[in-house]
Amino acid sequence: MANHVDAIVIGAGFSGIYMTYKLREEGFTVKTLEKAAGVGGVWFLARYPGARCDSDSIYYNYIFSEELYKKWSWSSRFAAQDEILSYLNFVADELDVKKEMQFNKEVKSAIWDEDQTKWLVTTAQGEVFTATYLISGVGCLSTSSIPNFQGRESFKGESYHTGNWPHTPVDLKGKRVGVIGTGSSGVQSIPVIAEEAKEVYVFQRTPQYSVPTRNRQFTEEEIAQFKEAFLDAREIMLNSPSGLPIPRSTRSVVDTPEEERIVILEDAWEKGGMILNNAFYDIVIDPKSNELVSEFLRGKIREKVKKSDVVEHLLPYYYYSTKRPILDTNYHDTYNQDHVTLVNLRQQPIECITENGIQTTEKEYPLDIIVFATGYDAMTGTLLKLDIRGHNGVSLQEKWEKGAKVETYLGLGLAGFPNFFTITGPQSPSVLTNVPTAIEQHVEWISDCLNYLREHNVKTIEPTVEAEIQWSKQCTEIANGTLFTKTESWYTGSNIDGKSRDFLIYLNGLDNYRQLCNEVAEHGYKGYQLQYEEIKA
Ligand code: NA7
Repeated sequence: MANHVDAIVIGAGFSGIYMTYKLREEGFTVKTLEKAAGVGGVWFLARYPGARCDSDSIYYNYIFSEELYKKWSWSSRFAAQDEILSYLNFVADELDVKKEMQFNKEVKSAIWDEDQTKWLVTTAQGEVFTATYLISGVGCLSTSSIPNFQGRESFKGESYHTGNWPHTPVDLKGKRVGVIGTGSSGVQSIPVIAEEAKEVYVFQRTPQYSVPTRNRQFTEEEIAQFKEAFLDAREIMLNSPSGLPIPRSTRSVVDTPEEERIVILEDAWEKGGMILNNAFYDIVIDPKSNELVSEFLRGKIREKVKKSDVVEHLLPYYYYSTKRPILDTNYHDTYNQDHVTLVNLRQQPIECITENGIQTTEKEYPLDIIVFATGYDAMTGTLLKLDIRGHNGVSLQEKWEKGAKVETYLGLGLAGFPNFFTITGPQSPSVLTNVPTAIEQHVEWISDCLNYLREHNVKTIEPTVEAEIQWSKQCTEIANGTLFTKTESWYTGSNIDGKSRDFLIYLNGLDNYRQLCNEVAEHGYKGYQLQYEEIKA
């Protein structure tokens, strides 16, 4: 059949690029369908001012190939969106995978054909493809969310979501810009927007902790050193909880004497990046430990913000790091500028959007541009947008939305959905690690699995319901032993109206997760049911 392949991969971001390459190299036929016009996934879309990675760039890349690693040189410590997009194009060209990819092809539905044991995949453009295996590389932060503000359509100015920023430059010069949201995207974009705009109004619901990015250009000597140290760094990354070359910390905040603790925190603050977040093991476990770090960070905000009537509104009181930790460049300092106004939505909630701007319960803020930095329908949002149907035509929506809760096995597979795999799926550790390292683990596990199926004449594979329940229970129990579940965030689904509250991330680290996945494979795919081909005599 002309349009039949062994595997269809959905998405051409970090996941899709490597999955496509890996399967092709293993001798499978593969087609990758991407709704955007090019590779990059979320890095193709999230082009907002100041968009930057918050993992150190030298680790925010593929590490499966030393040769590939050494061919690319990052310009700075934390790469900006355009450089990451260039990197992903470089990799896709080096691996020559674009020929397996079709762009501007939005997958609309994927239906399991029981009789023919294959997936029927239909695009928005009306094409139908079939595949033995379906692999999702759609990402876990790829469906942007704009809350249902009344009157949004009536706004006469321009409006953009940070996660879906136009490819043509947005002219901010001389404009009155309102930014709703102070997560990573808001915190990264607000200082850059303030450099150009005439007036900036930040509509803040929850103040944020933030640690300096301390971005800087690399020297040639440094780049040479990184490349020299690659193999050693990779070894640690593959065995660390975060996928970064940072071993598991054994230090408790509360048990570290105050003087020593302050030295560690100040040192981490000066070095910037995710060092502080990884300096102790119990920041998100012990409320007392958390408060010590939180208060340290509140102290930094008090030092930075000079306006006494503004600073009190910028002090966060949720458990630090239970929302995604934020790195910034001059975020809090931006509020010292006279053309930047903080609007505290806890005191004056947004009533509606008018044709002129944003109306809070206190006043109307006239604006030329509204930036929605309001985040994503994370973990499940993009998967649920696709009409994926497994056995008996049962859809993922029915399985997850109408069921009591979202359940997966290892974040890699779903009971009732044969030959379907999810890269960075819900209940995997990916989004709380260095994502490319987590993606490599998933891709390699899936590829090994497909090889096993081929070698053992297995027709279909899918998790058992018991394995799925067990895994989901384990993820929930681990999360309940932390402070993460005590905070409203996209981690818990609370940022989306009507979404069920689940903590959909495996929190015991990429190192433990890797081991568990290996054990599953070593035991003949324990927790899965396998249906074998009938061997003709
Ligand atoms: P986030 O981290 O989900 O931040 C969204 C922000 O938008 C956050 O400050 C929210 O406040 C705010 N928000 C959401 N809904 C509303 C409403 N209805 N009214 C006012 N404010 C609202 O998304 P980002 O894009 O910044 O970051 C997502 C991830 O992408 C990030 O972690 C990186 O991994 C990359 P809240 O805190 O909920 O009160």
